Amino acid sequence: MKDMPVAQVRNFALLGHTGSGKTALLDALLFKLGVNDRHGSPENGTSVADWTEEERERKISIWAKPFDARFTPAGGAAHRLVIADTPGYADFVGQAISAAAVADLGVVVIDAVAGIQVGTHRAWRQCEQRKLPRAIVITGIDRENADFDTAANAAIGLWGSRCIPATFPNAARTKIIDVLAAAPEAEGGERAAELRSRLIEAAAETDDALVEKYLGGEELSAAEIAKGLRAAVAGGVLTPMFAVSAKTMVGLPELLDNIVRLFPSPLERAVSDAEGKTVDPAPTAPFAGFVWRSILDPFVGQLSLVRVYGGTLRSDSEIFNASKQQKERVGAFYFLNGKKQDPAPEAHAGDIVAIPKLKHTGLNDTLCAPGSTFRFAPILFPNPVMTFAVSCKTQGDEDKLSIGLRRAADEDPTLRVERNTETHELTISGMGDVQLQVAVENMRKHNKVEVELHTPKVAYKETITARGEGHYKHKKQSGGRGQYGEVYLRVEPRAPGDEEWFVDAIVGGAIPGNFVPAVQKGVVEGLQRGALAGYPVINVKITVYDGSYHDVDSSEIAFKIAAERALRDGLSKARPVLLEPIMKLTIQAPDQCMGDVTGDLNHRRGRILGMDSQDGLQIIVAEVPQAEVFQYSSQLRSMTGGRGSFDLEFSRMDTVPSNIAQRIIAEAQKHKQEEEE
Ligand SMILES: Nc1nc2c(ncn2[C@@H]2O[C@H](COP(=O)(O)OP(=O)(O)O)[C@@H](O)[C@H]2O)c(=O)[nH]1
Ligand SMILES: [Mg+2]
Repeated sequence: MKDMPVAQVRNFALLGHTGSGKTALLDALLFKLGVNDRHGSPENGTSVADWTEEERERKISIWAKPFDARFTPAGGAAHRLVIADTPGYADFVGQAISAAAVADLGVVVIDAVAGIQVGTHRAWRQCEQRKLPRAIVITGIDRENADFDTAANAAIGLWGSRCIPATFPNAARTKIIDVLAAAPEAEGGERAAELRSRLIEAAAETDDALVEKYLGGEELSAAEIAKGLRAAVAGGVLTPMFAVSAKTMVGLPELLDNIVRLFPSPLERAVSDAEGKTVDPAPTAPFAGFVWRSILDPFVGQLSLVRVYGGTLRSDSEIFNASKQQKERVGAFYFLNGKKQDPAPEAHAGDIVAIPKLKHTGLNDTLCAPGSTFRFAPILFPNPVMTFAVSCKTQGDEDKLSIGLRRAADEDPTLRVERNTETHELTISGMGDVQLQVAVENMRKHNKVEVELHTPKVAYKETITARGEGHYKHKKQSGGRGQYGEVYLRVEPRAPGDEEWFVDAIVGGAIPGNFVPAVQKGVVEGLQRGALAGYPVINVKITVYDGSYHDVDSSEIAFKIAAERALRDGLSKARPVLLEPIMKLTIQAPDQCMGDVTGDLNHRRGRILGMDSQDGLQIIVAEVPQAEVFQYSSQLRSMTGGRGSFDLEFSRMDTVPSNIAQRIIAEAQKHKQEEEE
């Protein structure tokens, strides 16, 4: 594997709807290419790609995984194929995003029976956002109701005439016609000839000199066509489509020939760093790599999956982590093929290698030659949409729990683990319940800790809606040294943008200056304790304007108590209300489900802000209280048969309607009483 020229490397990721046949296609390719000596399948647990326990149990892909194979086309040179398989399931979208971020091309896989599905749209959008060149594989053409043309035409309808079949099945679906093969007309007739001329036209259009030649009726040379085709694909003006069956393997040889023919090599697709400077992909250039996944292997420990963009990575060498500004020592590193690790002496642009035991390196870090300083832009992940509070079943397992959670979040960038400083709960957030279940299961397996998930507490707040006067005289003067302090204050709603929340308006030393900090402290603590249900009070302004003191008995503690009680008095007169976090929800759902989705939003106290349509899906933007959407992900999925998805972000705090507020206040009081008893 050592001296594969970069021009002979093809790096691509398989993307698409869950169950469309990505992993089966990969298994078929690995078998065909001799990486695996039998034809594995995700269906019966023999897949080389879906090899983790959690994937085999569920029969779905969960992690993005790189593979490394060789292919030599008839009469051509050996090529290296670097292939990443990705999950299509919405919960694991972070993995697909990561793999797409480091691929040179996205292969969007479409099921020839089901056609274009939500996950197909999502995959397309991911490529679009990253300006990633694309190809389309329509797979499963062996199935009874498979229809290549319908699926291909749907793609053309959505994404335009840049989608051109480069292979297609004969009427009986027993044979695949390769439009760019030596004499496709013999098998494919006029259709093949027509598609071929369209492909060549697209190739010619990438270069002025070629267009001229082509329009002048001159034949383009094979080399000119090949170069033009790859430039067209790399530039996104050509999206070749292919027909295959992973089961019968029909179409695989034609697909492989065309991967070499049509997919750009790392030299043919410019990649830039965060500042827009192009990275030199040559093996002689300074080393440039990017960490797109970080794995905790139970045997090897920390593994950083690195996509090489330029230069040469050598084993037993020193590199520089430009993101962390730290030197790193690289010992051995590996090409991965599922769980198999093959030692790699060197790696070049296009390669993906696993480097064990880097000390300072994590996801999104740029690795480069010592002395280089550039960085790649980090991969951006969506906000989590589902949150649970976590605790361990067995007391005393708290340390194991936090280690397990940290490990889960390190491996999966769409998992977030937080300690909520307001509700004091440990929470885990992610993209959906399957993802969170997998994390919990792995904690049980690897960290031996049983975890419980509950609906988290809402971080309510309180505020006031009117002015209020507060007064308290704290006086204890029986025997010994007494306590004395009196405070008058005013509370009022604080306007947005007004920074001043505490005003000292005391005149004539009614409260001596040295006690004012104690007064302020009492106010701060009082605000934390709330006025209604014990939640922190926000957006208030407090003006302390009068009071009295005693020469001997006044003390800081006395003024602190007086201030806190005066505040409570003032707040209670200022019509306090409860506030709750309101989330902005952007939902995508198919037309037929709109009635159910909007009806359900009403039940959740949601307010629809707008609707739109995109790629044949309806988009609803709504505001919904956080208390109503902790588990929205599974509920939307069941309402839409898995076809809906959504984004969630914090929008603002808003008043809780009084009937619901009363319930929350009553619960808080009950809780307080219980604590006092
Ligand atoms: N008959 C047939 N079944 C297929 C083909 N490709 C995938 N499948 C089946 O479809 C199911 C989902 O495939 P899988 O590769 O796991 O989908 P993925 O989620 O896109 O990776 C599995 O049961 C496969 O065996 C194919 O070409 N022909
Ligand atoms: Mg899969």
